[in-house]
Amino acid sequence: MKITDAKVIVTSPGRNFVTLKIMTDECVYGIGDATLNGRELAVVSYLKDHVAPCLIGRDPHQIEDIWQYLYRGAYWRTGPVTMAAIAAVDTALWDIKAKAANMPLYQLLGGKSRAGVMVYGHANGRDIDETIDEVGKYVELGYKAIRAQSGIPGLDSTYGVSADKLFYEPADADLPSENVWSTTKYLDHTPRLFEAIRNKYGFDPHLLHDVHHRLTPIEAARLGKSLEPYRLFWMEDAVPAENQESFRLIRQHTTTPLAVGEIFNTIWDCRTLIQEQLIDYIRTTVVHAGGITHLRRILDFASIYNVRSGCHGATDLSPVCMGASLHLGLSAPNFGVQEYMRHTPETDEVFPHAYSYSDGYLYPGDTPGHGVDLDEALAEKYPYRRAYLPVNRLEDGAMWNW
Ligand code: EZ4
Ligand code: CO
Repeated sequence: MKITDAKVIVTSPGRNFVTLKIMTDECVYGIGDATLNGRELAVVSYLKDHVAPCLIGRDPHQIEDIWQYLYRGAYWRTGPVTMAAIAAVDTALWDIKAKAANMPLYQLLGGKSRAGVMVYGHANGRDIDETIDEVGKYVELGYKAIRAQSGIPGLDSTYGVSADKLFYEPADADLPSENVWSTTKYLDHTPRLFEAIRNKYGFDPHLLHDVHHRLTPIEAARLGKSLEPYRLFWMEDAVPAENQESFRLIRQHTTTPLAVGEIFNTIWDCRTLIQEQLIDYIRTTVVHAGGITHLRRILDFASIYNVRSGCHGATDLSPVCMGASLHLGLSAPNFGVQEYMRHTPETDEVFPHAYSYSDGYLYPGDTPGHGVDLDEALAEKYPYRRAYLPVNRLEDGAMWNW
């Protein structure tokens, strides 16, 4: 088999997605997600100008060799643009291999380790009462795990709180909108939120919370301790993780489980975190961590240190990424939980997919490949629109992490 073409498709059915479609001389094609929220066109250029020409004529079955060729061969390693481009190629090649074998992808990854993939949904509200109501809606939908975020008294807007309750979309403007942040207000408010949720719903649903990189290590330690009575499933992205050692301090102080990694690109970004067992869940995902080949390497490494997966699954990761992630989640022995932010009906229509939700779990389906396709004619109707994530400032105007 030979690769004959590699096409990059940009579409915006409500939000931007970049998709790579690899064609072969045997009528089998594969698709991979290459979306990097707010920096989409950089990956488009990387793929079109620098990767596609190197793929033509290669054997698509040589997945590992092509991965190494693109990673080592570029000389310039890692980074979100490079790794999203490599991920798209890798995902498309696994799709081709599984279609050629006439098997769902999870079979090629070793078969099922479980019946379905537990997912968590996003409950959020402007205040504690509204968030409690939203948690109730997810309980009714059968979710076993629910992330809870609430607006903070005295702050106009904060991460995780959306106007549309089912479809959270943080990339909300043509130029970055500005948020204001106060760690003091947040640290006082958040334990009250979880106390109220536990009072109402008891300890049955798993509860998760995303700090979104806003604290220092000692502040994260304090939050983790103050949340211990409410037994969270995890506290996510408590601090930025450029310094992996930061987690040593958090870990020494709290038994609240820790998750991090949605913006990591390689196994080296999480090496210390995993090897020193400083975290419980690794959130790297197919599209931003080099595809199935590299994410599987991370998960295998994590498995020997009792770290489980908790793959990122926000709306900016396309249904193609979700499909691939579900096959890996179904097969990985150390799967933990999968984030599931629902895509809009427009997005689902552009990306017909075999996966389905039922009673708290997602199932990848048994279609050969990863089970997600792209309707190119429909995709063309939704041209790219620039959209950026917000930025964050402290109350004195200084830039902070969003
Ligand atoms: O802000 O994917 O856990 N989920 C998240 C997401 C991220 C977006 C950024 O593009 O943190 O909502
Ligand atoms: Co997050």
